[in-house]
Amino acid sequence: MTIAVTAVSLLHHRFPADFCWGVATSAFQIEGAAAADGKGASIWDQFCQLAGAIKDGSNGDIACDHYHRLESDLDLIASLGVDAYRFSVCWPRVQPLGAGAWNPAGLDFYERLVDGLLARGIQPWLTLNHWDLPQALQEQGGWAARATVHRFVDYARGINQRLGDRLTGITTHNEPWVMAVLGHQLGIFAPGIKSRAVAAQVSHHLLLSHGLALQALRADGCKAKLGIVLNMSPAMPATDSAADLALAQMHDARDLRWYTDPLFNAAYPAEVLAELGPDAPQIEAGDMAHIATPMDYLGINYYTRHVASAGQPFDAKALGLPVTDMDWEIYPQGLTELLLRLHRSHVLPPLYITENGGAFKDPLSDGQVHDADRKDYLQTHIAAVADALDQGVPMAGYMVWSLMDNFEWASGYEKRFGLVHVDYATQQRRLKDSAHWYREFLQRCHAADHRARV
Ligand code: IFM
Repeated sequence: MTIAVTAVSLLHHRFPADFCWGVATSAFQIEGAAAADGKGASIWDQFCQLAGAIKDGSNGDIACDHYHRLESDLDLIASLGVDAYRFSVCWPRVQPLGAGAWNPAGLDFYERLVDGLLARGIQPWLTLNHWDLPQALQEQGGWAARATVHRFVDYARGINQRLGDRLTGITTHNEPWVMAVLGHQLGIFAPGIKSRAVAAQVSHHLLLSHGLALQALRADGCKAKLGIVLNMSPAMPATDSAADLALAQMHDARDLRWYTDPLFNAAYPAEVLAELGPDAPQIEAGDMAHIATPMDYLGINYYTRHVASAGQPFDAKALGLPVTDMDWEIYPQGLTELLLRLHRSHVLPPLYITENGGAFKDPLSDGQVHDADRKDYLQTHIAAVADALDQGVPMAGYMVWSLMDNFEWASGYEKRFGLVHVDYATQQRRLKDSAHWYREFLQRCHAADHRARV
């Protein structure tokens, strides 16, 4: 016990002075204002209308009403003492049809957001696509259509023209695997399509648009750091049987290497192309080289590992292992293992953990949330990042998912990931114990940095 407390209290000593600490959100999950000031519809506005699509029957119409509470939410972010805030732009808010005319009110909102962050000394990290594609583009084929790649590049250039000079980082896409597989293969996320072939084509177009956007932004003189964010749950075999090992390797190839191999080596894993057969994506000459355009950083979203079992499905909860309210196993050492393995396999740019956190029940009592489980989750995962740093992995930052409770996609508002509790009836924000802990931890990090400098 004493050892654990000491380790936690010394955790801040394990990070370099320029390590970037932040919190993250996305537009659809917090903004609300679904039809305000000329905003167009997104595929998530549309998807939420489908009966049964969202567990609690909710939608993003109001969410955390962040659009109307920008100034006080910026103060809230600043009160945590973070270095960086990762947010996304809602494409149909700034360009309602995904092509052609821009919406001045939407652009003004993000300008106030960026300037408000800078005025508070916080680095803006902007994500261009956190899943809310304009519905108008979906009606022309969405990400399955190659034309959307070019619409995205135009959109990226427009955002850069307006905001690029004040951004620290730009992420092209958040979690292409989720958009491709959950959105187009399993159909449980927007746009609700169920086709392996479409999903494969979508993943290729997302990666291609990433590479082309990087090239276009650099040609336009963009100085922000440019990269992509991948969700990664490293696959591990349930037992050392040959069947489990083979399955884990296949999961790794489908879910991780399908993205990292083209980004770093300009090729899809051969075994996945073979498995897809006629469902493999159409790839035009030059596409793979575009995808492998060098990045300034790679963002990694880590929540849990994937345990591959050829027999009974692995069920961490049933086995009595620690899980979050999403029933995701809490497995911090998987983060260190993942980072070391990436470091061994590739020449990496700086790595940022762009999302990490947990959903927990979070009962509110006397205006407080004593979320010891989230605090433990964050401490053990931050320690896992420190372990990777100690072993030479080029870690540059860590951002908590999420700043505040928000719309958790198909789970609606039932799952709470925030450092800050949101009362959806009143929109009151309250710092949970984990937020107080994170703030104190960052104060210690920054005080140690200050001492190191003087
Ligand atoms: O809420 C999501 C986020 O939008 C993307 N990464 C995972 C989070 C938790 O499910």
